[in-house]
Amino acid sequence: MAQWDKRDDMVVHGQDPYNAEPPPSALADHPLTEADTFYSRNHGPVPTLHPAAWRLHVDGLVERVLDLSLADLQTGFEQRSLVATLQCAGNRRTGLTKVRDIPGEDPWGPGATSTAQWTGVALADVLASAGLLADVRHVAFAAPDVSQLAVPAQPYGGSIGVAKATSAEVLLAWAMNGTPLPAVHGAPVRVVVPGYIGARSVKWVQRITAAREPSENYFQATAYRLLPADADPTAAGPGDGLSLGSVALNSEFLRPDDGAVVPAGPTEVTGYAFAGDDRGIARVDVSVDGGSTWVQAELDAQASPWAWRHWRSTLQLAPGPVEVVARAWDTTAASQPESPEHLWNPKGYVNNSWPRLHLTVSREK
Ligand SMILES: Nc1nc2c(c(=O)[nH]1)N[C@H]1C(S)=C(S)[C@@H](COP(=O)(O)O)O[C@H]1N2
Ligand SMILES: [Mo]
Repeated sequence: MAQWDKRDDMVVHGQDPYNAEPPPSALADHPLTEADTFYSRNHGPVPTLHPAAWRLHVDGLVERVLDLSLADLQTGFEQRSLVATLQCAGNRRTGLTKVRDIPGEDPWGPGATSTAQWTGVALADVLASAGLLADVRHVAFAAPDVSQLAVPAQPYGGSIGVAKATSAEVLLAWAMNGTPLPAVHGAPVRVVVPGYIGARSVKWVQRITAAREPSENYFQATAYRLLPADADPTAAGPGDGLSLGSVALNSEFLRPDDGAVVPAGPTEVTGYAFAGDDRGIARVDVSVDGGSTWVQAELDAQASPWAWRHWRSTLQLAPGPVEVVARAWDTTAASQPESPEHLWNPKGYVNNSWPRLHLTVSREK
């Protein structure tokens, strides 16, 4: 077993902070991702928090400040489970680094996304118990893991708007796929913000603060913002660029592996598609001629409104090299941009251009 009980074939971008993604094929076939396969994104050392000593403080613009133990959370509120996909804003960054170098950011491939069933309580219920005051606009989360990558070094945090925070889907979760959260995924309790970039799903959450303004934490105010292509990311400060929340429509191939040699005859290609927030996946198209003509892929069931959708298509491929491309459509009829060239940004977020799969079809069956 590799670091943090992950599978041996994880693509490890860094050991401390631990950053790793599964190979694409490991995400195929199963609507839920096992804990040993689930990508992990960290900005500091993984803290060890003892469940019995853990406390959740709820403060800020509330009628009653709360100080909850894990048992308080588990017995005082209705337990809820939902399936949700997490996706890092840096997912598929390698498609952007091919356009132009992105110094200082890890080369995440298409595996910075995974799906689990999360169990916990609705953040909305805890906020209702604290009683939000009328002028609350944002709800902030604070964790104890100190990131030396932040400027200045500081514990991880973030915030979401009050409408999302009081929706039924945002959880304070203590279990993943029916077992207690592993340390690397936020034990004993993490926030799960379905449909938002993974950065908002704050792990090891210890403090929730209702406020008028978004969190001033580095990872909310400065990082995870989409800067204009000509901006200097080392000079960017709080509030520069666009804050990332809802995940952009995206898709990728999962099988066969990029670069694979496949026999002539029918070849099944599979992948995932994901649309953030309350948008669903409506259609996925596949093309073997660079997008001149398309066939519609078959869609697997979507495990929940907050989950990715796997898809598959059987292609008749002629011998020789072929580039297969795909594009997803969401329930608002939006689709993916063709090329990463026009999406390039200095921190390498939101590459949602058409995925491309390179195969060599051999002559023998
Ligand atoms: N406390 C804390 N929460 C965090 C992070 C972190 O570094 N510290 N990383 C965030 C980012 S950018 C992502 S994509 C997700 C990854 O969650 P996972 O490691 O469970 O996959 O956690 C988010 N929550
Ligand atoms: Mo992320």
